[in-house]
Amino acid sequence: MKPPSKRSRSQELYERAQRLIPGGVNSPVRAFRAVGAPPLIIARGRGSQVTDVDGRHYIDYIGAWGPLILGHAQPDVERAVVQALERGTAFGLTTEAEIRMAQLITEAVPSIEKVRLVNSGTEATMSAIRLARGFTKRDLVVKFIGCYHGHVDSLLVKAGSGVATFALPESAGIPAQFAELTLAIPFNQPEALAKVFTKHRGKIAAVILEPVVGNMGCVPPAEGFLKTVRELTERDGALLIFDEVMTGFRLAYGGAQSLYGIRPDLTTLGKVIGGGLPIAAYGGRADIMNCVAPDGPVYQAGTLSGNALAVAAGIAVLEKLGRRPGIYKELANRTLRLAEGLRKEAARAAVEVCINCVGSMFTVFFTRGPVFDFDSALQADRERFAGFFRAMLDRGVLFPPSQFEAAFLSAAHTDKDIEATLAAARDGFAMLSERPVKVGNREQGTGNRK
Ligand code: KE4
Repeated sequence: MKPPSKRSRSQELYERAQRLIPGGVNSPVRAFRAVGAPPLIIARGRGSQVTDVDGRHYIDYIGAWGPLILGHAQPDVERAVVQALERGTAFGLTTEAEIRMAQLITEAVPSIEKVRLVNSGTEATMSAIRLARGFTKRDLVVKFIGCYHGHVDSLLVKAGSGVATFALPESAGIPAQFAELTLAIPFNQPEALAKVFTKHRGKIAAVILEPVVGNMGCVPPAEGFLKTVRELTERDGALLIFDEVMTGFRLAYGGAQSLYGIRPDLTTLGKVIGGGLPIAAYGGRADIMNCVAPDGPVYQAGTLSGNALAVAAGIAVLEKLGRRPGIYKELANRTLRLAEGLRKEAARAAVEVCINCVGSMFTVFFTRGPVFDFDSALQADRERFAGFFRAMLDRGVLFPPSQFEAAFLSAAHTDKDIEATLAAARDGFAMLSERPVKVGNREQGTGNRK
């Protein structure tokens, strides 16, 4: 009889983690529940690769969910953090580096005249919503179905990312009174927004959106959509908040707003500005930001806001990106090449995919498409996605473990990584095309469909 296979170290550690941490993870999506595979436990990362505790290497397209535009353990970022560490970790008082960080952000993003550093994207969006309500003295907030802005009570309504991954319509624990103050409408439907403004004229504090959505998978704005959102908010006196936690310094040095030529009233940032350490920010028009304590009546605070180590990492990343403006074109071209290659491999196996990509963000949707909002993203075959994810993982390629997440390419991904990814995808798609295809509730025959 075959001896029971030795449990891997990942499995051992995950079992221990499950006894100590909800779901064995510190963020739900890491549990790999949506892809039917045991979660990885990571030992280290370098460049475009991560290595799990069993010594298996993967080309990594999660990139810590967006921060690692320069790749893992980037030497300049590492050096900056070590030098900062020698001066101490936190002081609870202002350091010169925080002022440098604020200068880099306000110089890169003209709509941000003043900025406040916080510790997570959730804190940034929560603060921006409170500020918008305090500034406008209005209560209602509009968001778009499938957009995710962190686990803020008032924004966990029809959200994307993990909320969509686990098909949680809302989260438990949010009083109905909170949810009633948030109006959720479909993304890329300007007429839906116009209707909401007509119905709630003068009562909407802010409209918040991901200008390029990452959290229903990658979904770009339709032509003219962002311009219409800007016009409708301006006309009604509501604030426009661009949640650029994912897209800020990822899609362009000035963020998605610089690509689409829209000037929001407030912007939230995160991920890239911390280079993998906990830091985020919210900022915008000085007349609005001057309402934040201690200058104004809107309170927001944080023990570790502007933390010395996180700011050191962030400054190293932003200065590097600022010195290499061409990096964004390079990343976008490499991502386009990867997407084109994946389309070819899927077509070769007669597997229907719709691949959306913007800059170095992309998603392989297992549906014919187009995917332009959450309803069309929901058409994707999640079982096929999970099968593809597992096939790629077995071949040393790590995609985000959810159909409703964006994948990220970094400056550390090489042409060799792209070739290896496409070779793995050839097998991955081929395996799917041999699998019976479920149409409705019936199983159809295997093999290529006509
Ligand atoms: P954090 O609180 O997780 O730092 O940021 C929340 C947030 C806000 N806004 C946008 C546009 C975001 O994408 C996020 C967080 N993104 C997810 C990935 N889709 C974080 C990964 C996770 O939840 O584990």
